[in-house]
Amino acid sequence: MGDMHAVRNIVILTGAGISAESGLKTFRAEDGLWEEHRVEDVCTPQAFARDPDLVQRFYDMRRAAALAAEPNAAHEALATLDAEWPGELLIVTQNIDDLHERAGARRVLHMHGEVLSAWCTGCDMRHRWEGALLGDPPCPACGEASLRPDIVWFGEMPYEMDRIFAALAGADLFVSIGTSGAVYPAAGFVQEAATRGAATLELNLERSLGSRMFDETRLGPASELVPRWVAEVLA
Ligand code: BJW
Repeated sequence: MGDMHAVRNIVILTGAGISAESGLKTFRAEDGLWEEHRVEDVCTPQAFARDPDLVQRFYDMRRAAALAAEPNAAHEALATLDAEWPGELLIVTQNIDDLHERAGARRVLHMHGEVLSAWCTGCDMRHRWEGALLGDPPCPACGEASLRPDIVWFGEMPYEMDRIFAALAGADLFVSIGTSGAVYPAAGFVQEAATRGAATLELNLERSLGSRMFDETRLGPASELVPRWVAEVLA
C-alpha cells in the first residue's frame, strides 16, 4: 500500500465480514441474519415499540452467539497492530460483538453499539449484560423494566461521530475490512478520508458497493488478508 513510511495515522473500519470466520453471520449474505428476520422487523426503534419481545429475542440470540465466538486471525492481527503501531490508530467497528477487544485491541470504537451492553431508557445508565433481556429484567440502577439492547438502529445516530470524523480528518491511511458499504454514515467514510488526503485500501471477500472509491482493493478472506497487510505495515 504505497509508501508506508509516509503513514502515521491510521483509521480502520470493520464490518460483519471480519467476524464471519469466527462463525458470526453477516447481514447481507444469502444465509445471513436478515434471511430469517426482516430488517424493519428488528433493527428500528419502531419495530422495538411494536414488538419488543421479537427484538429482544433476536438480540438475546446474537448476544449468546457473540459470547460463544472466538476472535480469528484477523482480529488478532489488528490487536498486534494496535499494540505496536506508534502513530494514531482507531479501529471503528460497526460490529456489536466484542471480538476486537477479546483479541486484545484497545483503540476500538463501537459506532453501532455493543450487544453485551444494556441501556436503560429510564435512567440512561448502561450495564454490561451477558444474559437475556427477554422477560424485562429490572435495571440494576433504577429498578425500572426499561432496558433495551445498546444498539444503534436505523434512524438513530451512530455513536461518537465527532471522534470518528476527527480521526478521518487526520488519517493518512483508511482501511475498510469486511463491510458491504450498504449502510451510512459508515459507507461514506472512504470518501471523507480520501477528500482529506488519506490513501484508501479495501480488504474484503467481495467488492463492496463503494469499491471504486478505494485506491486499492484486495479480495479474499479477512483471516488471510488482514494478517498479511498488518505484517506489511509493521515491516
Ligand atoms: C467478508 C468475509 C470474510 C463476508 N472475510 N470479508 C436512505 C433511506 C433511508 C435511510 C437512509 C438512506 N440513506 C441513509 C440512510 C440512513 C440509514 C442507512 O444507511 N440506510 C441504508 C439502508 C440506505 N442509516 C442510519 O439510519 C444510521 N443512522 C444515521 O444515519 O443517523 C443519522 C440520522 C438520524 C436520524 C434520521 C436520519 C439520519 C444508523 C445505521 C444503523 C445500522 N445498524 C445495523 C444494525 C444494528 C447492529 C446489529 O444488529 O448488529 O448495523 S444495520 C447492519 O448493517 C449492522 C451493521 O453494522 C451494518 C453494516 O453491515 P456490514 O457490517 O457491512 O455487513 P454486511 O453483511 O452488509 O456485509 C458483510 C461484508 O463482509 C460483505 O461485503 C462480504 O463480502 C464480507 N465478508 N465474509 C472478509 N471471511
